[in-house]
Amino acid sequence: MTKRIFSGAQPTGNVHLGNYLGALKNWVALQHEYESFFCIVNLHALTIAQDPALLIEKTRDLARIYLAVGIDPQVSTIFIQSDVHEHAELTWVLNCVARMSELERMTQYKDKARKQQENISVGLFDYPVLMASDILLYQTDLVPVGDDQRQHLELTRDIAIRFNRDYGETFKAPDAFIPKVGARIMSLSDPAKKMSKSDDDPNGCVLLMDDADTVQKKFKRAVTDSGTEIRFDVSRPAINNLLEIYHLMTGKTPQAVENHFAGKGYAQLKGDLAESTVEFLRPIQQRVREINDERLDEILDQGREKARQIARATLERVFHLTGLKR
Ligand code: AQP
Repeated sequence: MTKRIFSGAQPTGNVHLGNYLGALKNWVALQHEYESFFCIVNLHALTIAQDPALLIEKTRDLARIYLAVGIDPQVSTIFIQSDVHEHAELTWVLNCVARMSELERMTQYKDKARKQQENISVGLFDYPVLMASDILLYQTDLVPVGDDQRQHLELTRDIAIRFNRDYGETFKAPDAFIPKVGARIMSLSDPAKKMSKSDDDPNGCVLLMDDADTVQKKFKRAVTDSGTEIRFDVSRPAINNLLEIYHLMTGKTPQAVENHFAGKGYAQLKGDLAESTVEFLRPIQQRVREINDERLDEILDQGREKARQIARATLERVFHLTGLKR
C-alpha cells in the first residue's frame, strides 16, 4: 500500500526561506512517492492573537503558496484544518492522554512563552497535542518537517503508542522526515537563531513574497563570520548558513559551490545569493498572482472532502474505543 505523508504550515503570513527549504520543498519532492496531505493549520495560528479578517486572507494566501511552489492538487490533498472538525475533536481526547509534564518539556512552548510573558494562551501550551491529532487522524507514515518540530514528533509517537496500549490498536506511530541539509535555516541577522517570521529583526528572514530590492537588501545586511574563506564549516555558522541556502537554491553540489566562491569575497557571496534567490522566487511569485479564486475554492473543497473521509473513520474508531459512542 502507498505510504502516507502529512504536514502543514501556519497561515500567519510571511512564509520564509526556512519554511520552504526545511519543509515545503520536501513536500513537493515527496508528493509523487507518497499519498500526501498538506494542511493549512489555521487552528494552530489562533494560538497567538490574529485579526479575523486577515486570518481568512492569509489562509487563502498560504494555499496559493502551496500551489505556487509546486504542490500538485492532482496528486496531493490540500485542505484547511478548521474545515475538518475532527482535528479539534480528536485533540480533546488526546488531551486526556497527553501529560502536563510532557507538554511542559516542549522547548518551542518554552521559547514562545518566554517571548510573550503575558497572556500566554492555553492553546499555545496545547499546540503539540493539536499537532499530534493532525498527524494521527490520517494514519500518517511520514511527516516532513524542519528540525524545530523534532520534539513535537516524538511526543506524537508517544501519544499514539500510549493510546494504542490503553484503548487498542488505532494509530500508526509516524516517523519524522527531517532533511539532512536545510532542516534549520538560520536567521541572517543572528546565525545562532533559526530563521523565523517572529524574529524581532525583519532583516533576518527572507520571505517568499519579498520583492527583488528587499531580498538584495536583506542578504547585503546579513552578518558574516571573521576570516575570509568561503567554505562549508559549521564552526563559522553565518557563512555556513549562507552557503547552505545557496546550495539549496541553486541545486549545485557543496563542492561546486565552494569552487564557485574560491578566492572571492563575502560581497560576491551575498550578491550571488541574492541574485539566485530573486531568480528562484520570481516564478513562484508570478504563479501566486495567477491562481484564480474559483479554482482555489474548488481545490480546497475537494481537499476538505477527501481529508474528512479519512479523519472521520479514525475518529469513529477513537470514539468507540473510548466509550464516547455506542
Ligand atoms: N528556520 C527554519 N529552517 C527550516 N525549517 C523551518 N521551519 C520553520 N522554520 C524553519 C519549518 O517550516 C514548517 C512550517 O512551519 P510553521 O508554519 O509551523 O511555522 P514555524 O515553525 O512556527 O515558523 P516560524 O517562522 O519559526 O514561526 P514563528 O516565528 O511563529 O515561530 C515546519 O515544518 C517547520 O519545521
